[in-house]
Parts: sequence; C-alpha cells; structure tokens
Amino acid sequence: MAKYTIVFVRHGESEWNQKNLFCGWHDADLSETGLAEAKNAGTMLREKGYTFDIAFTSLLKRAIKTLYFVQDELDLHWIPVVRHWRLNERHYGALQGLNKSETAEKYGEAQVKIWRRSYDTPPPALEKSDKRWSANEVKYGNIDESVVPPCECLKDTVIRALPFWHDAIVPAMKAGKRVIVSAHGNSLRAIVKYLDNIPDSEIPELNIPTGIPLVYELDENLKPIKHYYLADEAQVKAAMEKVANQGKAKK
Ligand code: DG2
Repeated sequence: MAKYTIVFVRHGESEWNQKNLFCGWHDADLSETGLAEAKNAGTMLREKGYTFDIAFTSLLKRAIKTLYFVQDELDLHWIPVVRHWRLNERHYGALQGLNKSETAEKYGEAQVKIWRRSYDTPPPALEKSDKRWSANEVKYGNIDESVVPPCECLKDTVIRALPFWHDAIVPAMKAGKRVIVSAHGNSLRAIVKYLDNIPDSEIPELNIPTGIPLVYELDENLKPIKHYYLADEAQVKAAMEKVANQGKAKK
C-alpha cells in the first residue's frame, strides 16, 4: 500500500508552446488553451477527490498560474505555495525563442531530438551579453549568478532540481502533507527520471503532456509503487505524441 501520494502537473499550454518556440527560462504566459487545460486539471483533481496541504512550483508564470487555477477549482487558495527556481524549466540556452520545427529543418530532426531529449548533451549556451540572459531579471536577484545556467541538458536539470526534491518536497511529504507540484516538461522529466530510475538511454522517449495531472504513489522509502495520469490512455498517448512531434520539421 502507498505511504505517500504526490501529484505532478506540467503547466497548461503556454503561448510559446502554441507557437512551438523553445521556451526554457523565458517567462511565457499561458495561452487560452493552456488556461482551459489548467482549469480542467483542477476539475479532474476535484472530481477524483484530491486535495492538498502544500504546493510547490517554479518562478515561471505558466506554472504558477496553472497552479493557481488548480487551487481555484479545488477552493484551496489558502494553502502555502513554495516557488523556487530549482523547479524552473530546463534552460534552453541559445535555442530559447527559436521555432522547434524551423530548427529541425535547419539542423535536422535528429539534432533537435538530441538537444530536446538527450540526457547529457546541452543545447548551445547563451552569452551573458545576450538580452535573453536570465540572471538580470529581478526574480533571480537572490540567486548567486554563478548558479544561473547559460544552458542545461537534462542531467544539469536533475542536478539542480534534486536538492529541492530532497530538502523541501520530501520533508513536506514525510510531515504528512498532501503535495502538488506544478512545473515543466523537463523539470518534471528530471524528477520522474530520478524516482523511476529511468536509464539515460530510455529517458529520450519520455514526453510529459501539458495540463494532465500525474499521480505517483510511493512506498515508505519513497520508491514508486505505481503512477498514472488522470486521463484515459488514448488521450495521454495522443498528448505525449503531440509533444514529441513538436521537434519535427514541417514538411
Ligand atoms: C518547453 C519544453 O518547456 O520543451 O522549454 O520549450 O514545459 O515549460 O513548456 P515547458 C520549452 P521541449 O523540451 O518539450 O521541447
């Protein structure tokens, strides 16, 4: 029997997901579709009887707003919300702002898949002089500049996300709190890779869809017993394929 249950949700579709742009640490808002997905995620959770004592999210508004609309549906506006950069999306470096399909046309789909999904090959780095350099943003003012990445592969994201998992999320679960985490495609892939001990060679095939709650049941050692999305299998499969196909050339 599960000792702990935790719910993860990737934010609803962002305006940059909709335009198929590499987003990373760019602070894109939710699209209209994403807003509806966020509300729907809350409805799904409410209908299944979920409730939460604490929530964790990133410093990016697409995840923060998704969490808010989930809280709104659950009438849980009052619970503590911990926002942390360690749950931010993987930093897409100099790819941020580029169209994924156009990048596949230019560099080939295989290269784009390596940049999007390989475990340890980072995308091209962002120069500090680039106006997209995030360390200048007020919301990162408390972070040591040396920690702000110029780009990240998934391995880098695992390395910076796990301290938050161990130091903030796990203690909340161990204190008996029911936890929801609203984050991003790759920061969630990083946590799930760790939980399920997914080999580096298999992680490229894992795609996490927007706005569908993902439930993990864990044993007393925080090892997963099972996990499932709160949507039917066909819907989840189609949504995962949609994410995978974002890196394909248009023709
Ligand atoms: C997407 C993930 O991040 O993109 O940074 O473009 O989850 O915040 O929308 P999210 C981005 P892929 O790795 O799926 O290309």
